[in-house]
Amino acid sequence: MNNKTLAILKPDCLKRNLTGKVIDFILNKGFTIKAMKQLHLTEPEAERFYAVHKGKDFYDELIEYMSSGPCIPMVLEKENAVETFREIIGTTDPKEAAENTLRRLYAKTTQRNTVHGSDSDENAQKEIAFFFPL
Ligand code: IDP
Ligand code: MG
Repeated sequence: MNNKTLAILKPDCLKRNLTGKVIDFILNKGFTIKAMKQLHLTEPEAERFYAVHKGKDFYDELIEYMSSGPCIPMVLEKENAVETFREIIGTTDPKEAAENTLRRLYAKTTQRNTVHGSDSDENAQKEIAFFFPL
């Protein structure tokens, strides 16, 4: 399944009305949206999604932020989807992100960095199943 990845338009993206711009950017990069929905994660759901980060100093605030408002998870398809999508979103810290990446263009802080992208094919599969169980 190396042609699919899981993206999330995070709560700051929706709060700042950037949804249309971000989706347009993603489509212009050649990704196809295979599934998409809007939901509001509960804290336990956010904890489950980000379990790998439990214990890190930013974990509690990350959970609070990700459950602070609605988000939009989507399944994206393209050749080398995981790698290509990570390239177009840019580094975790938007200040370090390359020009014309989503985080560089739109994110304000490392925490509120506007968009999530899976970091491996294995995690993409797990994250897709988390939001879009068959
Ligand atoms: P990634 O989203 O670029 O893969 P991860 O290290 O997986 O980055 O971290 C998950 C999320 O946790 C980040 O997107 C960001 O929202 C938040 N985060 C990561 N590192 C920090 C930090 O040092 N301070 C505050 N928030 C952080
Ligand atoms: Mg990550």
